[in-house]
Amino acid sequence: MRHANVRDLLASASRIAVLTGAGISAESGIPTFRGAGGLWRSFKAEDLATPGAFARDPKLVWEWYDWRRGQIASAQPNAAHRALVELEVGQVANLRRVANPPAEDSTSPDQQRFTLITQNVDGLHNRAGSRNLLKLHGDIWIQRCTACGAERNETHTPLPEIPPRCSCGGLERPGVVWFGENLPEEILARAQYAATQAEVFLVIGTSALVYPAAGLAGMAKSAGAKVVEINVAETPVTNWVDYSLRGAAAEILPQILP
Ligand code: BV8
Ligand code: ZN
Repeated sequence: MRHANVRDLLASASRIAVLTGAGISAESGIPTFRGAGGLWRSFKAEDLATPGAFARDPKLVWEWYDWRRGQIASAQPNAAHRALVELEVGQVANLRRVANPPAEDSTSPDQQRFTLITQNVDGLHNRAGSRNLLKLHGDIWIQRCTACGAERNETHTPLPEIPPRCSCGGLERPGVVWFGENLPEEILARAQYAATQAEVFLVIGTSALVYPAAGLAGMAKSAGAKVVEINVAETPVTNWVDYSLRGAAAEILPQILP
């Protein structure tokens, strides 16, 4: 019954925003951060995904990212990623005008209808075909020079040289946001705007522990959205969302598509 309610909500919404976390890639075989298998050589993500860890031992941190990139390279987007592409295509294609579009809204009508916000750095939403995608925590396939700031997309796994170096000779770092680092300002602002404009906000496969990403669902709720959680377990948002659908994203999402 609740799945049907959520399907109806999505069918009648002119603006939908979605937040995804590592759980949406679990069924692609990529271990989540805090679940079983999230460890690497007994290190926790929080120990390695920090500027301090990189400053102390760039080789170790790069070995972790190289290992993750290898896993991602052999993974495929799953039915959950594909269902979100279908939802976006349906939203953009539908002729329903955006009900009284906010005057100051600088985003295009298409962008007003569907925004996918992800904490994931694996690139699987891109590979599945998602278009209006905001990557809050960066991209594991981008390398940024710590000396000259040059960025490049490097998809070789394993990396030919660890730690990798820029053509200027500088040490490169992964193009991701570490703990204690600010999120890209413009991307975060667009994500927060989309959350406050959404009529329906889906929060999928995230432990809702990492801020400021975890604050988006609350922003959507306070702005009047219906919030729907899809997760195999309870999280800190479970007790106040409008619907909490318990189960795997790859099973539930295809069932609630309008
Ligand atoms: C910042 C990129 C300002 C790197 C990551 C309050 C306000 C602001 C900041 C803070 C604050 N309190 C604390 C902070 C600091 C910190 C923070 O939030 N810490 C937490 C741990 C308390 N935040 C920050 O540092 C952020 N920066 O705020 O800047 C600032 C500046 C200086 C000082 C202070 C503040 C930066 C955060 C970004 C960190 N980078 N990743 C990389 O990937 O290597 S975060 C990392 O966690 C990943 O990006 C991941 O996406 C993210 C969240 O984890 P989840 O995606 O939720 O994954 P998790 O494993 O936890 O959960 C998986 C879920 O899926 C589970 O619920 C599971 O049940 C579910 N699941 C499993 N299988 C399935 C499923 N669901 C559905 N289907 C399935 N099949
Ligand atoms: Zn350089």
